[in-house]
Amino acid sequence: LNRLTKFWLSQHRPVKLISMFLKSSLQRHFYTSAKRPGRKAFIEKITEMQKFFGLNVTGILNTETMNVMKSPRCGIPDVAEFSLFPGRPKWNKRHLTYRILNGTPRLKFAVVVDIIKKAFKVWSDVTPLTFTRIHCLNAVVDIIIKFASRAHGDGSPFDGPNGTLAHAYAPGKGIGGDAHFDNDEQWSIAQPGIDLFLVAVHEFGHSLGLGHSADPKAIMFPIYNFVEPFKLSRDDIKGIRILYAVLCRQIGIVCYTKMGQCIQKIHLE
Ligand SMILES: [Ca+2]
Ligand SMILES: [Ca+2]
Ligand SMILES: [Zn+2]
Ligand SMILES: [Zn+2]
Repeated sequence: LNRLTKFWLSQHRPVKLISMFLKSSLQRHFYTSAKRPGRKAFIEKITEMQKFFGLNVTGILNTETMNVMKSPRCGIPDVAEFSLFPGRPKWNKRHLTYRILNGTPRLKFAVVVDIIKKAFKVWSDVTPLTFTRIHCLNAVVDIIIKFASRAHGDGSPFDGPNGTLAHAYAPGKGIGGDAHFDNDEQWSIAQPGIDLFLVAVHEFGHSLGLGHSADPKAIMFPIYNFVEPFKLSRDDIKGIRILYAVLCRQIGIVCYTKMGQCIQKIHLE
């Protein structure tokens, strides 16, 4: 570790964040081959992160890198470009259901309901999927949405204000597809605070099978960035359509359908 790194580590609270970040990332990316997270793995990880976030690639934990690490973000480890989860889990049905278990103190529940609906619409507009909210508590739904603080029963506790904003699970049974939002955040509509709509669009991307993207314009980029008006990036659309495209019969044409209607034809090169 260089002097600046040591200084940071001794002076600043994000030590925990770094070690958590390194632990989760190293386990997924390096731990399988390297037995212990030595200095080399640390430098590699920093280098990978700097590349991912388009920073100066130095392999040294400098202030620029530290600032990125401290930015409000999603709690799922990073990978390059738009990505899918290992094994490419996806929903093998068109009509998905969801339940909103609770709200958050800073927004009226009706507003939360509306925001969640809008966030799902972003994805149903570009896929054959539909999303229906189910009120009945006895019914099994695909995607459970809840706000929670700190430990909330899934082994991935939230970290209080800032840091991790939310996380969501890839498609599957049980907790699969579920989206959790950190209830210690200042959830809001637009600014100031953290825009619930943008974070929900990102988390539902995970719920549908998208991992993180290295494209800063993508909603699947792991760091929260307020934008208005919002539009899915080409990268997001490319990713989701790999999972949920519907092929037409015509040779050389991919047709994306919604409710049986062709909504867009792409001519393959
Ligand atoms: Ca947090
Ligand atoms: Ca579920
Ligand atoms: Zn994420
Ligand atoms: Zn959770």
